[in-house]
This record gives sequence, C-alpha cells and structure tokens, in this order.
Amino acid sequence: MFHSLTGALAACLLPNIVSAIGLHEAAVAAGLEFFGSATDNGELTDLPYLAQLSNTSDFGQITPGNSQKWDSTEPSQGTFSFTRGDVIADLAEDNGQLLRCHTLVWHQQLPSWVTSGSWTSATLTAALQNHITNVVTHYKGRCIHWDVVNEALNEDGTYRTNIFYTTIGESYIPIAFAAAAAADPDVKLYYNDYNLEYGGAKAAAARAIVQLIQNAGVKVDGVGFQAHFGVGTVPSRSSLTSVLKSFTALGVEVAYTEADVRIQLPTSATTLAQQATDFRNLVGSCVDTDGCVGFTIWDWTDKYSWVPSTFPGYGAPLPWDENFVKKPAYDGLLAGLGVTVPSPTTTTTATVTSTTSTTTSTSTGAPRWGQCGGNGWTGPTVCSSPWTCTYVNDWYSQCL
Ligand code: 9MR
Repeated sequence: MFHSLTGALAACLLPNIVSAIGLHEAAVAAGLEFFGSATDNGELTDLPYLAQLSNTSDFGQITPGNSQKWDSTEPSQGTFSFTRGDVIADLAEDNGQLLRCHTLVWHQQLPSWVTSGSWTSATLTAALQNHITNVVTHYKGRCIHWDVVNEALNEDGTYRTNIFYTTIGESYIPIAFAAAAAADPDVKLYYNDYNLEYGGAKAAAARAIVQLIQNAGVKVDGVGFQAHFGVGTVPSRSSLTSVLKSFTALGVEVAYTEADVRIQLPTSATTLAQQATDFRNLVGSCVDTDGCVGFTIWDWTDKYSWVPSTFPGYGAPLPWDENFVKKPAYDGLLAGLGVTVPSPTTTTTATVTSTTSTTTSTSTGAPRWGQCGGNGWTGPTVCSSPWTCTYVNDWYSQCL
C-alpha cells in the first residue's frame, strides 16, 4: 500500500538499496506510517537500551508498555497520576517519535478499588467515563492512537466476563469509545486484542464490536492486532492479509500493535530462521493491506520481553537479543518491508552424521550479524564482505 507518491517511488527503488536502512525508514518507504516499539519506564536507565529505542531510523513510534494503564493512572478513585506515562510521552516528543497510547479499559492491571468495588451499572459507568475523560484529556494532542478497549473477548468470540461486562453489559464498549472521543476528537480510537490474526470466531466477534460501536453512532477508527505468537504458528502472508482486509472493509484502519514471536529455549538456527519468516509474513501482510498503518513490536530486545516470566521455558521473541545484537528476525522484517537484504558471501556448510556435526566456513571473515570482537573474544576479528566489524558494546562487536 502506498500513502503517497514519494512512498511509492521509494518502494520501487528499494530492491536496489543494500545500504543500512532502518525498520521505520523501510516501513515509511513501503507506505506505512510507522514502525515502532513498546518500552517501559524501568528500562530507560539502561543507556545503551535508551540509545537504540531513540534510533528513529528503526523506531518512529513508541508505546508505553505499562505506565498508562489504570493501576498507574488512577490508583485510587479520583486521584490521577501521570508521572510515569509522561516520561514516555516526553521521550517520544524529544525524539520526534509518534506515541501510541495504551490502554484505557482492560481487565488486567486494574486497581482494587475497581475490581472490588460494589458497583451498580450507573456508578461503574460514571467511574469508567471519569477515568477515560481524565486520562485522554491529559494526553490530548500527544497520542496518535488510544487503545480504548483491550482484550474484551474470549477465544470463542464470547465476551470476557470482566467487571465492566458483568456490571454494565456490552454497552461499556461504546460508552468507553464515546468518552474518549469527547475528550480528544482528534486521536484515533482503537479496539485492541490478540489472536485475531487467525480469523475465525474471535476475529468475527471483534468485527462485531466495531459494528456495535458504529451502530451506536460512536467513533471507532481502528483495530489493533497484538500479534503475540509462538514461532511457526504465524499464518501465511496472504491469509493474514485477508483477515486484515476483513476489518478494513468495515471502514476502520488496522495496525500490528504488540508483535513478538516466542521460541522454546534454547534457540537454534532453525527456530531463529523460522522467527525471521514469521516476522516477514506479519509485516508483509501490513504492507499488502490498504489501511494497515503501522507495526509495533512489544519492546525491541529480548532483554526486556514479558515472555520469559509468562511462558516458562520460552523467550527470545524479539528482533534483537539480550545483548542488543540483531537476530535474523531483523532482516526478516526488512525483507517483509520490501528491502532486498544481501546474503553474506560466506557460505557455511554443515555435515551431520549420526554421531558428529561439523561446520566449515569457506571464508575467513565472520558472517553478517556474527561476533567479531569484544572482551574475551577469541574468534574472528574481520567480517566477510561487505560487512564491517562494528563496536556494539565492550563485550560485543558485530559484523554489520
Ligand atoms: O508488557 C506488559 C507487562 O510488563 C505486564 O506485566 C503485563 C501485565 O499483564 O502486561 C504486558 O503487556 C500486555 C499488554 O498491555 C496487552 N496485551 C498483552 C501484553 C503482554 O501481556
């Protein structure tokens, strides 16, 4: 999809570009509005982390992973706290990055005064409206999107029985969107959920939510596809595209909002290659869909992923590893965005017998992404053509 002639021209030229082009730059050239990353307040004291998060050739957009949620913004009723969310909003502004705002109504990370209150439909509606009005007003003009309602559905397409649904009924959803629209008429309002990418009952129910809001005469602008996957479970690019188009047919835009592809540890060359394919298909389906506006990964380095603590034995779901070294997934994303990624000149052959495994390299230099230096490193210190050994940190130099 191309939003502008400039984007179309740049995309036509892309196959010939082999120089370093970042993910956001490639996304814009392919017609998307942004490529971005989630982040969180505690991570920002890690200065090498902060430097890469602020690298606008890769990230033109950021999302606060936690600090705009209800427990953070209204920990006790009527008392609002925006300090942590503002840190992320200010960072985006300082860096010239877009801000996706996340999230207003969710069944998790609710303060106990919400989950344990004794509510009537009227009192909870008033509390919901007051929360949304205050938070959206505070961030008015700073967010491109708000995830207004998050994860309202079960896998079978029925409504999740959260406090809002059980007390108010499904009308809590259009009520929430109406309150957000009133507080900031310009921000785009999203419904956001996971496992919509497969189509089926949950996606059908999400389309019904869009129509529920539209039929109430209330503004809804987009649907966020979280895209939390296990490696090898991502649908094909064409089937992802069909699902995205089933939503844009309703007159809303779509975006991938929280993408990651977890791997059972330890990783192997095979699983890392599959992860690259999975990311390529995901972002490629966005490129193939008019109305798919952006792609956000749920943080950029495995060091700060939510996955290992939630899925024991799994991890490594992001395009950079824990040492901030790019993985094959990074090239997979570039490829999905239409960039021709050159193969390194080194050819590696593996001979595997029933008892032994031998790997021989036909070049003396380390391959692309390979290590080529760092404290204690005893391996190759030159890279195969055309890569350059580049300092990443004191413990790691990499062929880039
Ligand atoms: O990344 C978030 C993690 O730090 C929190 O502990 C977790 C709490 O449930 O929420 C994570 O973010 C979630 C996001 O807000 C909504 N979709 C699922 C994400 C991963 O759980």
